[in-house]
Amino acid sequence: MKVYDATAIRNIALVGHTSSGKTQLASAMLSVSGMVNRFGKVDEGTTITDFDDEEIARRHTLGASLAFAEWNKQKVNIIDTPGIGNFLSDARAALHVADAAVVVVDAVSGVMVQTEKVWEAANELNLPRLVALNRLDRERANLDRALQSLRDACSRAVVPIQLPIGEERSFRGVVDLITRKAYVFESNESGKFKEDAIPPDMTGRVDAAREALVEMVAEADDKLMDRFFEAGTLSDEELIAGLKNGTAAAKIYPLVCVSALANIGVPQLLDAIVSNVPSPAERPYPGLDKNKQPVTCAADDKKSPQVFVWKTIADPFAGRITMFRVIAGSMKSDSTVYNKTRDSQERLGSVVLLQGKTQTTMPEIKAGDLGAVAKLKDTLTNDTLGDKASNVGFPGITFPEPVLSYAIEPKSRGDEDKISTSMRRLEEEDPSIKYSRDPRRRNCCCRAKGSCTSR
Ligand SMILES: Nc1nc2c(ncn2[C@@H]2O[C@H](COP(=O)(O)OP(=O)(O)OP(=O)(O)O)[C@@H](O)[C@H]2O)c(=O)[nH]1
Ligand SMILES: [Mg+2]
Repeated sequence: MKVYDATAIRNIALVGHTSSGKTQLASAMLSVSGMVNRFGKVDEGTTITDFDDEEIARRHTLGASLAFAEWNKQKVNIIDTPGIGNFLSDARAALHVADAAVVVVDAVSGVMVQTEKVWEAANELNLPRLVALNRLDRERANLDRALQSLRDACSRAVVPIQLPIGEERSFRGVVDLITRKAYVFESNESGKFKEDAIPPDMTGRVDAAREALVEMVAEADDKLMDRFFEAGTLSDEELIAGLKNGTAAAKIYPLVCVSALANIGVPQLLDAIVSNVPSPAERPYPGLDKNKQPVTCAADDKKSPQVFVWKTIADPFAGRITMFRVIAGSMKSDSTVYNKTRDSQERLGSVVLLQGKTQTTMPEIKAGDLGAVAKLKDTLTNDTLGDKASNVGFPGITFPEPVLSYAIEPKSRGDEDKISTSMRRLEEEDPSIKYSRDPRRRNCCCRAKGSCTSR
């Protein structure tokens, strides 16, 4: 596996309401890019990113997981996140280390509660966004209705860069509004397509949608607005560059049309990501100097390391797995790194890339990339690793405060330590869980024997 430079990386988080099809979409992206031989399905428990037994049994993502697709010589890092409200803290964590969100929206139901929540979380980070309008093959799927709900609830700058060909069950491809090319897919879930003429009954709608796109792009940039008034339109080059800049500045949110299950439109989604999402080299990571003033940190792999830990997994076999983004410098296997948050030195074993649960050991992981390392002794989520001398810090992920509390009582005193160890692990994995011991309840575990005198 190649060590990628920041210029050839795109980091995206798939976020959205539960069952909008994020995991199925990740699976289709891995399939069309040739990263897997078999097109995994959520309903068959065979996707790369839902690998946990509970996730497979429940058919829901319960924790963020990482995968990558190589596409046009670029490495697209994909973080699949949970859409269920209780686990949304992992979506927030993923947005923190992504350079763009791909907001997945069900074309039947449109914007839902968690869509608005992830949109708001992306707003807080001023994060670029693409919208993947998914499940267009379903009955009552409708672009116009879903788009209206996005414009009402999220932003009026959500703008289609494609139109769907065919509706509901006959959804079979997309028209690219920039190139005016039609792509029609085979109906066998292979993700294979051929270029075709725009269906004659669509030309009027394509013209109108292209004009709306041109206007939206012009609106996002004063110079382009002047050009637009002069010429009455934008050239293809201006449109392409303006769309990229407007997306990177989070002023325009391009919408693409897909069916993750029928594997339609996914290569064009990957194209849109590679073309419009800024690489880490183009999007310096936001940090804070010693006076807590905003600064940015360039993804320069020649500099000393700056690494942010966004997630910790307590794996029953591998132990603690620390997932990180290399902001500057690089993380090298079999080296040591300083934990600035905890003032301790960490020894690194193998640094790995993750394709779901499959690990690939790398000699190093460079600035801009996402990776993981097992068995660090002190490091937890939100820690910064790297250069002791640097005054730059990175704002932590804000996790929601707990809203429910439960008491746990061990059946026997011998279980106390086991419960405590397991709860600490859960707390490490999900910082929105808080565990504490109530001192008034000490020694009460003998209640089962009826001999308690301590309360
Ligand atoms: N018809 C149709 N079904 C789809 C499509 N995409 C996903 N599904 C189905 O929708 C259900 C949910 O898909 P998931 O990919 O698990 O959705 P998710 O957004 O990851 O859900 P959470 O993990 O709970 O947030 C599954 O039964 C999928 O097979 C699609 O394009 N068309
Ligand atoms: Mg999922």
